[in-house]
Amino acid sequence: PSYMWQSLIMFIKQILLLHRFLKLSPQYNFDSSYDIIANICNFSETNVARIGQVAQSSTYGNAKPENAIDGNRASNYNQGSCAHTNNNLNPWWRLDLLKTYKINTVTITNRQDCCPERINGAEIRIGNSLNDNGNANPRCAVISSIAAGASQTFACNGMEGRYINIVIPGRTEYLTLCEVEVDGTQVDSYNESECGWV
Ligand SMILES: [Ca+2]
Repeated sequence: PSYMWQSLIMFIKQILLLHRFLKLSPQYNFDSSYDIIANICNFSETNVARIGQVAQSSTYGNAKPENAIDGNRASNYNQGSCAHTNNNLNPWWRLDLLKTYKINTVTITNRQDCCPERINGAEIRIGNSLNDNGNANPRCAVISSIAAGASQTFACNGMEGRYINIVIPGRTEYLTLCEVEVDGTQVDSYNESECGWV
């Protein structure tokens, strides 16, 4: 019955308000659960990468593509939170958001314990095509470099797409991504009232 849903939604809203409050305190880290709930409700201040599906050109060891969207920026490879390809020509990693989003920013965390220069020249591609595994979509940015263990944010100014690729074109290289965070809003989505009707 609808009143049960309304009670549930009111409960979720109270949790969200609590999270918004606690986020002001640096000793709490509720970002992961907050992002998941907020994505359901389509709030704007979210990391939409967390709800996506991922793939990469190949996988080195156990460094699966999901490690780049696990909500953890841990950048020492041995912490097990980085995605890592083999030494491929044009290595790539792809996030599928399942629906089209307007992308405001993409934030990439580079590996800390080794070889930060491997990311140099990587490109962020955004669009709806899977031609060349999505690597032919329009380009948001070319990464000149990211310091070891650092997180750098790239502005994509509302570029639209379901797929976000990170590709190193033109050379044989390892692609390592310790975290990829995406700020964006779903195109033609519900508005904020979806979780605010009570
Ligand atoms: Ca990670």
